[in-house]
Amino acid sequence: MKQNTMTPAGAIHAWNVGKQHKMVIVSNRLPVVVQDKGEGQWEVKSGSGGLVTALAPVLRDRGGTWIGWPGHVDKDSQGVDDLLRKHDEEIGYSLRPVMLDDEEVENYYKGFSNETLWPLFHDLIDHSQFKPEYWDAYQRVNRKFAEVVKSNIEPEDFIWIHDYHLISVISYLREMGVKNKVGFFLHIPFPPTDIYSRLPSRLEVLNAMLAYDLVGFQSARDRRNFVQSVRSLKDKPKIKGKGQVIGIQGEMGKLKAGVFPISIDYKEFNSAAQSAEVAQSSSVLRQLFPNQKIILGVDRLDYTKGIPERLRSFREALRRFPELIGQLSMIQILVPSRRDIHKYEDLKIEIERMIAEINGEFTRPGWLPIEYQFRSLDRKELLAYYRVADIMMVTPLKDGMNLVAKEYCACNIEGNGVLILSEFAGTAAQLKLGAILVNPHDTVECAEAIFMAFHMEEKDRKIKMQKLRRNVNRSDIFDWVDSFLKAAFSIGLGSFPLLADYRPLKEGREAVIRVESTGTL
Ligand code: GDG
Repeated sequence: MKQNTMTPAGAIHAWNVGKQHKMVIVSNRLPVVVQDKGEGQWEVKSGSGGLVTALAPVLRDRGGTWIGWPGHVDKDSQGVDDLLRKHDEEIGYSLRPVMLDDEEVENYYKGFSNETLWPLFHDLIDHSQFKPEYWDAYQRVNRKFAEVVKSNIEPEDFIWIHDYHLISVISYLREMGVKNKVGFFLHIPFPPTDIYSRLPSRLEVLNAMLAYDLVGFQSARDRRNFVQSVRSLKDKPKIKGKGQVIGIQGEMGKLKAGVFPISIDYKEFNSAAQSAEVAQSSSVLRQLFPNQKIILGVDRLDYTKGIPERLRSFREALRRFPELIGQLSMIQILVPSRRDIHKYEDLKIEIERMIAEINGEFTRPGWLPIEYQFRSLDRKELLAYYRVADIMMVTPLKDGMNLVAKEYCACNIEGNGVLILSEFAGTAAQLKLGAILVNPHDTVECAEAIFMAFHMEEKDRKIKMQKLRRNVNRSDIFDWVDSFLKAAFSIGLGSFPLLADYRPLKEGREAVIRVESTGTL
């Protein structure tokens, strides 16, 4: 069994005093991937993402458990459970699997999660499929998750459930008599009421959200939308307060709803981008684009990321401002995602057709307008691209947060890059002062933003990038965990040391599970 985690020898122990409250994290995917190597051989690979990096120390120190789907279909849940148990000691906390069969993956994961809620919560009603069998499977799988949670908790444990796949878990936990306080964080946006109300199971989903003790949103926009739906769909709810955390009292009890913008491990990105290997790769990349500026896009293949709209804007910029021809090259990295949902395949075809058309129209000897790659980059490559990009275009049609924008800033070591950012990304609320904000549907505005970024004086670029880097540094992923936990303490969800209080973590930060790639859980 191969394992690529690095557990810091003796790094984290000071917390292990009075282990009365364990942290139980529940997400659709476990932070490891279990892969069948054939002939009865299995491999457990650790993953993945800033969330794991931030939560691993808390889980290790308090004695925690992470519950989720290991990402493959297998009837032998005992086998996977045994395999993961062997892993517990190495990783420092327990991993408990929820096994899904083919039908559940089809109807719960691809279906209700990714073909109903995902598009609807991103305001894309036309992409949403409302099929009764999707909702049935969502309920069944959420119940299954609740059963696994119930069999892995003690009365005082703090349960923290993540994201849109698992909203209903609370309903089943309560039905099963679980009295623990339970928090929930929605990583994607919450839509405006007129969009949300199209969901046939809108009341069941809303009631489930209201049954949590604490619900976290990425931005004030999302919480405002949620509160409006509560006002419009529920009978006379009492809503109190207006700060970071507000109270909602309804027939389901008392809920706190907070705004907790997720972030990245800034210091880690910043220092990894300065490593010799990344510096070397970025200087090789730079030499491949002599006397040209580079404009970069890095996105999962997803219709929410606004990739065709971005390509349209780039084409418009080349048409309106011909001086950019030969001077500005776009690199578009498209990371494969949800390939078995046919809308994603259609989107890939559309993107590739547009790139071919733009390249056909504008390519000149020795200069290609768009370099396109359809693959997942390894982390160092990704950082080299961030580091070399003169301009980064992050233009989703809607996004809960968008970590790529923050990662670009953290990796912009020279401090002179320009971020063009969609006003509909959650990130915009925090980065509006240093970024050029655009409406991704406005082709002309985006084309002008590209032109403005291309010509921006170095002094202005530096001032803006400094603001961006300061901002991302000031509230990193560890602050995000702390702010959620602080809100949790304030309503009696047990007591946990904050990461900020935990001195050894400063060194431990480098030593927690390393990030390979991330994305939606
Ligand atoms: C959801 C919400 C919210 C991308 N390409 C590669 C790669 N990545 C990594 C990036 C970044 C992550 O994937 C993408 O995160 P985003 O936040 O941009 O977007 P979603 O996947 O849609 O995430 C989003 C997020 O949850 C967290 O709450 O911000 O709004 O939709 O970390 O670095 N990583 C590697 N190679 C790639 O090619 N290694």
